[in-house]
Amino acid sequence: MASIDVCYSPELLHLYDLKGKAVVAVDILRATSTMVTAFAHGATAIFPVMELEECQAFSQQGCLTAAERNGIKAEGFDLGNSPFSYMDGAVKGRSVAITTTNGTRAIRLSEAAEEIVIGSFLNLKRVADHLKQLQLDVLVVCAGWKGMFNLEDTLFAGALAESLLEDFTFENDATLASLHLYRAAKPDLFAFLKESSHVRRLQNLDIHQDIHYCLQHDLYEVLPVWQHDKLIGV
Ligand code: 3SL
Repeated sequence: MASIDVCYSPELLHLYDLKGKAVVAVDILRATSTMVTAFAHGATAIFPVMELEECQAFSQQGCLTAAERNGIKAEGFDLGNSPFSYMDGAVKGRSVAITTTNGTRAIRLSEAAEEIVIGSFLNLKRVADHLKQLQLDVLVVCAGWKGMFNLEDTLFAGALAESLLEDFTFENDATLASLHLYRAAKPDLFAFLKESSHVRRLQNLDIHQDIHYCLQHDLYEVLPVWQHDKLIGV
């Protein structure tokens, strides 16, 4: 039986062997929720990159560029990191290059994996169904915040572990802790996260709607998958 494990921060990735594994990269607030939204609203490809300059250069290839640092849209880019700015035809038929504080870093640092898929509550069931079919060992890579643990990505890891329980094994405390936290949080995810650091950070920036949006389960069936140098929606 395949296994599931959880890496709480990209800074801990050196402890894991990614070879032959399926990585689920997750940044619930908000990068991976935004990417899922972008594909659900017609984006054709997403180039996740780590640096602002690298991202800006993609405009020469006809890509929209998107950048966020510390929760704020970076100046000179077409888009920020709010999922709502990827709706209403904004990205339909377009490729998007994006850099965010933690999410795009988590994806790029996972490149040694056999497969990388993008997870969020918005496409949770689609991710779980795909992993059940794939039957590779799974590592959930939480983007965290600047190398630190965060609660919302951990809750997603727990939700995914709960969906995979019958088909996957685990013998690690990271998955067990995620599962316990998700089960405690499940009746009201927002209430559970109310005092968490990134929820407070976003609220201090007057960002409220995005938080509630990103905590919804199974709004979309899209699955962003890493292919060579970009994500495509399948
Ligand atoms: O860190 C990231 O990648 C972002 O998702 C953070 S924010 O929600 O845009 O502030």
